Amino acid sequence: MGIFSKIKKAWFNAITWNMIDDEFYDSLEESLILADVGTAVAAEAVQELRDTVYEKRIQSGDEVKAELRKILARQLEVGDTTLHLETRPSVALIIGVNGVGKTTSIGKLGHRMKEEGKKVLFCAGDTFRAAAADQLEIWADRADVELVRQHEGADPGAVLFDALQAAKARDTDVVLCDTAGRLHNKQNLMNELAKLSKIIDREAPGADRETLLVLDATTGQNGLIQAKQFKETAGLTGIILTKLDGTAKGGIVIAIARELQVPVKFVGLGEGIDDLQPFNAEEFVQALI
Ligand SMILES: Nc1nc2c(ncn2[C@@H]2O[C@H](COP(=O)(O)OP(=O)(O)O)[C@@H](O)[C@H]2O)c(=O)[nH]1
Ligand SMILES: [Mg+2]
Repeated sequence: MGIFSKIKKAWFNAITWNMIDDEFYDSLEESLILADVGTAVAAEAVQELRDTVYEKRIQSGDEVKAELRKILARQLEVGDTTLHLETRPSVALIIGVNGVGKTTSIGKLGHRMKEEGKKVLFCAGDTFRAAAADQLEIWADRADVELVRQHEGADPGAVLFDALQAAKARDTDVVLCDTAGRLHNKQNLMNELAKLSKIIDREAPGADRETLLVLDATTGQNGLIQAKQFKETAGLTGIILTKLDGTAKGGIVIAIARELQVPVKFVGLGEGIDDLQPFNAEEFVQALI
């Protein structure tokens, strides 16, 4: 069982792979759309598959599947899927709307990095509600990493400033910074992220940085609209796609790569501390088809 075994695979169940005719291609396109790859990708992938099957005179269902996997995997090649956080300290801003799994993903990511031998510090940049910092504190305890927080309503920039000072003083490898998801409009969001960015420029010049957008896979194509707005304002370096365990629509991964041209770097596959996995395109399409 691979790491994607938790993804529900309702799609493609209805397809028989041994009759490669028009009906087959139609139901394949339909299944791809149901899986949330988006209509454009579905149409293109099926057309490409038709051409390949014709050119290579492919007849067996297994070969057809293999070609489809290759076609979909190519859609996912939009950049490096690894994190670049080599400087000490380095900083990752975790952004996204409420409830998508930012705080949980920071907990899981901190745990992973700690296991890799890194010294990690969480920055409670979501100061909107006291509960947000409390939740991050629970994750900090679980992952056994440090936490910098302030009072409810504090300026997130001030919390990040503190976190960076602490990181420099304590020789921390990575600062993972939580942010609020409840920013009422785009302008607010832009201002806030720009401010955080400026603080990093000033307090940790030359530090490696990641800006990771957390997206909930179950929100499907709606999430994609959100993601485009974040991309415009925040300059994303990667995506963390959560709740893939709860959806039959794993194809959203392909839609994201295609529409945003930003790599999915991690996927969330549950609520436990170990339920965050690095994304691997080949394994992913293997699991889906
Ligand atoms: N099933 C599942 N639930 C998740 C995953 N990631 C987060 N959650 C849940 O989603 C809810 C919101 O998560 P939270 O981290 O508080 O979201 P935030 O508002 O973006 O910080 C919580 O109940 C989490 O346990 C995931 O990968 N799979
Ligand atoms: Mg949160």
